[in-house]
Amino acid sequence: IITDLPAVEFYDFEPDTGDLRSEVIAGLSSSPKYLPPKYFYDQRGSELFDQICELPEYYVTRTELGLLQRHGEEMAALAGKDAVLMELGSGSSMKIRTLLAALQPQAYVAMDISKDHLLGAATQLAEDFGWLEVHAVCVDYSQPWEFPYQKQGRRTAFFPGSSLGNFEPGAAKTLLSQIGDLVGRGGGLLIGIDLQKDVTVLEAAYNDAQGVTEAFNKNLLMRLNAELKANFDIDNFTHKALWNPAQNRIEMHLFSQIQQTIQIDGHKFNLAPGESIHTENSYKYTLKQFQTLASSAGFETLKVWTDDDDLFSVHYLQF
Ligand code: AVI
Repeated sequence: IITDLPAVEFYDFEPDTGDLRSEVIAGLSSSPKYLPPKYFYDQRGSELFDQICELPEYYVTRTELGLLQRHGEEMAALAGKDAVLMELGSGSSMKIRTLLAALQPQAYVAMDISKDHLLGAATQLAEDFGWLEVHAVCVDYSQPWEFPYQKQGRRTAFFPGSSLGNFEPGAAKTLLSQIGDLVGRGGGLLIGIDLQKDVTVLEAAYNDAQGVTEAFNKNLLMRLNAELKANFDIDNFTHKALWNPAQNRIEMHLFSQIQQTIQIDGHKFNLAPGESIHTENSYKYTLKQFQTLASSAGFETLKVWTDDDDLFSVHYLQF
């Protein structure tokens, strides 16, 4: 009997692989073809994403961490002690570690779509922070969700990493409104937002020299092979990320190198040489653009922190 495992309260919303099948078929039936980026994060994809965060070209993670370390006390003062702290897309729950001592929340709720990754990270956190009440919720937070958690007290959402950038502007506004409903009036949102900058810096961050982002992108196809019995041969695809200046976003693509036919569940999809499967958008904002978006979702900006090179921003918003 294992008696000394730290207690993590676990809620499983069982995000549906039925959604995966229908969303993949819809995406590959479209013109141009696309796949939803939320499906990057199976166990392997989550591991690859953690590696991306360590890459020299991927300034996002270390710059945000620097801001959390440098201004943590100020962030905590705005959030107030004893809040219920809820992280969307908690992944490895690494960044929150920087803030826990200052924030002193009454509980931490990790929310993520990748169940094994979520449970591993939450258990480790509970072990490392013995005083902290830890909850783990396996959920696709991009879908409307009802949260069963009854704990009273002020809520603060934590949404780091510029993950909001992976949502289309309309969906980003909807998600911010949902976060507003989650934290309630007077609740807070501490959110990391990547900023517009030199194209070469942006493109390098998504076309790293070691090919980790390429592996991350192609892992999506391997997942579809494993879970939907698709027949992608990943060697017939080329990873490429490009800045789209009209839309203010980095686009990730998998370009078909040859004429090929992909089969999934009785459906056939033809790909011409050079044809793309568009797998991700990563929108980059100006401070002003993001504040306008946040206020359209009912949030007021109380404070913004940026690094000296204006690469990245962290915002404290109040609903
Ligand atoms: C999770 N998200 C904010 C990352 C980004 O930068 O858009 C995902 C990513 N895709 C390629 N590299 C990193």
